[in-house]
Amino acid sequence: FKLTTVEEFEAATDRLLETGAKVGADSWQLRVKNQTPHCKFGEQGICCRICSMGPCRITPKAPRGICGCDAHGIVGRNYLKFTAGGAATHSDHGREICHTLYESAADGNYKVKDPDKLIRIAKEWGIETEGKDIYELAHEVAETGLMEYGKPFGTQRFLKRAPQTTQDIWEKEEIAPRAIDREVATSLHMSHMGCSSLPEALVRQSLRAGLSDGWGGSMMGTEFSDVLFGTPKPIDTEANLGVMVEENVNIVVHGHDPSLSEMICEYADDPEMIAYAKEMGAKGITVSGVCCTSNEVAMRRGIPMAGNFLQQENVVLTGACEAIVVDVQCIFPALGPLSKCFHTKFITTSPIAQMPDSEFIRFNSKTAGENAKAIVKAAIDNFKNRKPELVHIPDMKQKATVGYSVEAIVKVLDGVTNTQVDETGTTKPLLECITSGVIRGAVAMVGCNNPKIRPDTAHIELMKKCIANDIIIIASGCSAQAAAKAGLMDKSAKDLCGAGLKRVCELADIPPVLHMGSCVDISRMMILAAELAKDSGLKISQLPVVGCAPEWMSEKAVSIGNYVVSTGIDTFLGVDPYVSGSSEMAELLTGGIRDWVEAAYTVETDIEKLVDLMIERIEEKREALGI
Ligand code: NFS
Ligand code: SF4
Repeated sequence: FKLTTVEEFEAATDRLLETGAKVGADSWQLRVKNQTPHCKFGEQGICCRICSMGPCRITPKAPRGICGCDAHGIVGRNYLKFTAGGAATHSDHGREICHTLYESAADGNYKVKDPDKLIRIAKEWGIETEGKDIYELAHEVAETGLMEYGKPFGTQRFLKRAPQTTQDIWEKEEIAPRAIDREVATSLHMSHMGCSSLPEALVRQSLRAGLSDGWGGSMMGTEFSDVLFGTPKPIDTEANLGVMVEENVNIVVHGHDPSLSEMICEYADDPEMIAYAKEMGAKGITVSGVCCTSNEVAMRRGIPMAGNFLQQENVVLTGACEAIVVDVQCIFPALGPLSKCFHTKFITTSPIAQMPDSEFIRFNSKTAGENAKAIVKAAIDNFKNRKPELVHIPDMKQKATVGYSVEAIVKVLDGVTNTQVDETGTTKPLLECITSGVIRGAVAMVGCNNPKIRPDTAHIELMKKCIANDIIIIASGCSAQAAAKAGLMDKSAKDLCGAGLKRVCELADIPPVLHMGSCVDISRMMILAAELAKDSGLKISQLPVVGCAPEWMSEKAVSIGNYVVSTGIDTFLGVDPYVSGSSEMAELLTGGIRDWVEAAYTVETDIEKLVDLMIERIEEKREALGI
């Protein structure tokens, strides 16, 4: 067993970029050069353009904007707007899933695959389940979920899943999130010209908006996706560009909403479609994925992962991609012009993400079957248009076992301990591993790629060092895909672990890096932390668990960071969230908020140092517990 190295990833990319050069394609590698150096004001967060008296920039000679706002207020407002963008995006994804659940029907495009989970959530929300047809219940639960977005009174229903101590903190600090749309709207209101410029107030609302995402919109996105498409269980798959198959019609799904990708997978598997592909000269149909929608279908169907965020152009550069089908979020507008250099069809499907040089096939839950069929057919019809001289698929892939929902983790860890653990079906066996020191702690590795960090290196190097130190990794999003591409989700990666974690991997038959899903699935991590706290009687902030986003780039990632720290989990970032221009903001986020939520951020762009700081923090937490 051998990990694939970042050098090998890069060599494969270079080869693809040669094809790109031949056809005159642009790439992010070239655009980064044109954008460097970045604007210093923007980088430090001290540029304000929220009113037309500006834009105002803070310098030693001009310490205030025209309205008199100082650097702290400008950085704070920018940070809150950034968060609101992320919370809105994740939560709107959750809302779409609520609508899909509402549309589900026994004879419809979407069915309920996990009725037990639906019933569990209904009971949790106080919805009568007795004597109801499962679809009647689905409608009622979906509608109740949709109300969470705009209800005039009260806070998010899922907050009750947190330990009481955490709920008390949220209440006391006035950051318990109310209606999701309200938190987003209030954030935009507070950061409007002439509203808040007090860093404490802006950060508090950032935490609240983040919580409306993690314990609101994202959590509904995850839970209802499980209800509709099944709660993930361990399943084998493969990762990296080598999962594309030269002889087959290659359809790549990209984006976030499983309502689209699930349907594409369904129809690509249809015997009628496969027969049609053969008729058109292909051997079959291969669906693979990019970004989070890839994580969704990998976790539930074992669909292979072609790559993560900064590889999205690479799938087109193979010259073997008949269609790249996208829904929302993290889609490079570059795919439009790039696809024009090849035979690839760039198919957009959502009114929320419309782009030039794409073909728009509007997808909606009522007509999902027809839409998916049309898309798969368009890809097959395009097979004959390939330019054989441009086809090159890097021969590079790794095996991965994915699908570790909280339910799956609890199940696989049942019975791994030698000592007596009285209750199965809880997190107690995992706790037992942690308290005995067999596992030192856990890191939740999340987030994107960012050209500011050598892509994937931070994810992979951090994970390698953690597992060698007996720290288990739970991963999601593009971080999880980095791990899978390298081979860290192959069960054989246990050989890279310290003796304790290796033993756990053997007993439970798991890889040392557990794939927990997409970015909305970071809500699973929150639930796991909550369960660990409840089962141990500790506060979440006492657990030897930290969060880390070493290569993050999106507004969603800032929203995530805010809910993770607000849940009591220290969060380590490898890229600065544009706050270095304000000492007050930087101090609050890395220190001051600890007085409110018992956790804070660490920002460290030196990745070696970042991992050492995480390990140190985990050991500090252990010491404080006397374990
Ligand atoms: Ni998360 Fe997923 Fe990837 Fe980053 Fe984008 S795909 S929602 S934002 S880039 S991890
Ligand atoms: Fe300038 Fe104030 Fe307007 Fe911002 S709000 S652009 S700092 S005048």
